[in-house]
Amino acid sequence: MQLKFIQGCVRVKDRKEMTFKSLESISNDYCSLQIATAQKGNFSQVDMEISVPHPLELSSFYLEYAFDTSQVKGVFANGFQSWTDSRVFTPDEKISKLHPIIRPMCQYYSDDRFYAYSGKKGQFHSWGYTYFKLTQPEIFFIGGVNEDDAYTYVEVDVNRGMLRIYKDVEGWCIEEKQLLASFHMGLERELKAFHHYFAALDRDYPTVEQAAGWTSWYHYYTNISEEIILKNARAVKDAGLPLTYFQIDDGFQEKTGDWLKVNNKFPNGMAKVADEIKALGFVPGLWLAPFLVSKKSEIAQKHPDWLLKDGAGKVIKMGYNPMWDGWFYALDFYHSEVRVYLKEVFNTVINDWHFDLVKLDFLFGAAPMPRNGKTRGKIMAEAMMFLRECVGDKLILGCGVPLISAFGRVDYCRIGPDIHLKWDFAILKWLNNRERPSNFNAIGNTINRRQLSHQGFLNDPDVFILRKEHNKLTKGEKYALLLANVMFGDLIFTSDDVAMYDGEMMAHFKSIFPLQKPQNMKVETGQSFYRISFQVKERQYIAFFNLSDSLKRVKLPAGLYFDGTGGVLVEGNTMWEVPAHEASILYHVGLNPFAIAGTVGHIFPAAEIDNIYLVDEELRLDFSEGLVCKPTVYIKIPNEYDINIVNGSRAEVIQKRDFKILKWVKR
Ligand code: 9PG
Repeated sequence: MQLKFIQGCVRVKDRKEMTFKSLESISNDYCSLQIATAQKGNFSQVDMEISVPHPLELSSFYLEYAFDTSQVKGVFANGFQSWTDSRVFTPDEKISKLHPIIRPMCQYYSDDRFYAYSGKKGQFHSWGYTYFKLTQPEIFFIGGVNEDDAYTYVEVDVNRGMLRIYKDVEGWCIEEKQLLASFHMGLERELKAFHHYFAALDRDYPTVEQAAGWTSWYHYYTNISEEIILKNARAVKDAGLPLTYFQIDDGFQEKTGDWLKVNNKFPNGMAKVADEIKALGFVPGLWLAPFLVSKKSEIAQKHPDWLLKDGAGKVIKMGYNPMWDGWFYALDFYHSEVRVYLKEVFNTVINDWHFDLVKLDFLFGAAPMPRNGKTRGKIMAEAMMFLRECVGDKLILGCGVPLISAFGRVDYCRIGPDIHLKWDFAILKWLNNRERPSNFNAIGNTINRRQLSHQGFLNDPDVFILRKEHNKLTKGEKYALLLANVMFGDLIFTSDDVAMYDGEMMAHFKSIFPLQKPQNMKVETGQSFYRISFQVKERQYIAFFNLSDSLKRVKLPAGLYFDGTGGVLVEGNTMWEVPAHEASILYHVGLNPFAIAGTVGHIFPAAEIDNIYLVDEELRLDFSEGLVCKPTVYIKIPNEYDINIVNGSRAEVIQKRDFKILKWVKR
């Protein structure tokens, strides 16, 4: 695939637009553009500088290209922020606009207020970057590089074979010569394409590692207390689950915005809780929405001048949340007193209360519109830099944030919406709320934003749930959520009270340790069915995710497989069924005469075994460090061998075919 430049356009406030038909430097009486294109391997980078004789304010800018539609199988659309649905759309799909009846409550969560959705089939828009899935193995990638100056968004019309790369320049005051736009595009294998884009973005790489943890939100919501938090922390410790983080979510504060006024459910103060969490061996974390204040908060009441207002001087309602007694507003973080206040908040949370991780949420609230001559993207970037300055070298988990603005500025970042206690949130789905709590969207984002992790931050896919109480998810749905999080996520959290687990649930939880990173992942997508091949420690796996509402059948490749969910051997070249909303994982047993035929233990069957070898008449298995479950191991050995001792204890021959299967249980 190739792009053919058609035209570009700059619009300046109160002036006629200037269009140009070739990528050469041009000028008129109020501005001039210097355009440079450079080829870097398979990528080209287009850089455009703007200079002006007199200061002016930009209102729109784009470059338009034509492309050949015959090769296009799908278009990746990156949603506006963490929670927004993001996936590869097929040309017969569309992205629908938020329904007007919920606009007053949710408009600032999304791009609804400043992006005009067409809602038509084959028309997609993507924030920051996009790529085309093609009939060939390479993808065609387009990404914005100077995202700190202004957001990039790409608008694609697959039916017409046209695309426009926009900068969201609205409100940008230009006084001197500066970079206006920098785009990076080219045809490349997926991994390389992302790699080159991240190199062009040039943000700091995260220094944290994949880790597991607990958060209070998806079980207790705002009904938390010191007692509940510590009871859960002790239960996790007693169960021997190797979690790193223990994070207190929304609900400790008197009112949203009054972060330093702790409510009476934490009678001994927050430092006491953080210290206890530390004593139990976890890193304590605390949730805050630093830019938000609820209407009834003391901050909003006492400092109306700190609140963000629209052009007419009216306070902006950022959203509505019944758990925060209704409407909430945003703080203007450019206001010097707001900065002093937020610094004091973080200083207290970190130095007086001893939290080492902060989950910073609803961050989009910093930049609902351009102001002070700055674009939304620039304000968002400055907000993120300000937060990093406040938090210093403690850890940040970003949430509700445009992702590229968070790149290199947070350690972990939510890349999907909240999970829900049912598969989807039907009414909000019907109203086209793209940021709604939804397991369908959560798993979709977890898979489709996988390439971002370990670049500017580590991906947080939101929690998994295994418990029976207080949710309406089926066993299969819970497993799909767990498997997606473990395969693609780097912050593996739950909110379950593990003291209430039965043996099976505990085994599921323990099955994720040690956390293992799949390698050489190849993801094939249709609309809501995913087939993923990958390796863990050189063992081969296939996983299927069926996020659709009907059963899917797929043909397995040749070979012998072990079904991790059912714990049985499965012949290849047969039809495999994946029920609606479920996932399965198949371990490829391979042709080796002595091989692990499967395990019921680790979530990636057989990945808990580093080595298998024969010493005299005894089979030896080396297990991975950090294993907390006690797997049942199935071992394939040639029929002529009479071996039944494994790691010093007896194994049972359970199956004979043209080889034997031994069953052995780790003690
Ligand atoms: C705490 C939660 C959790 C969760 C976050 C975020 O009102 N609303 O529409 C709404 C949307 C999202 C939301 C909460 C409320 O979730 O993603 O993990 O921290 O805040 O309030």
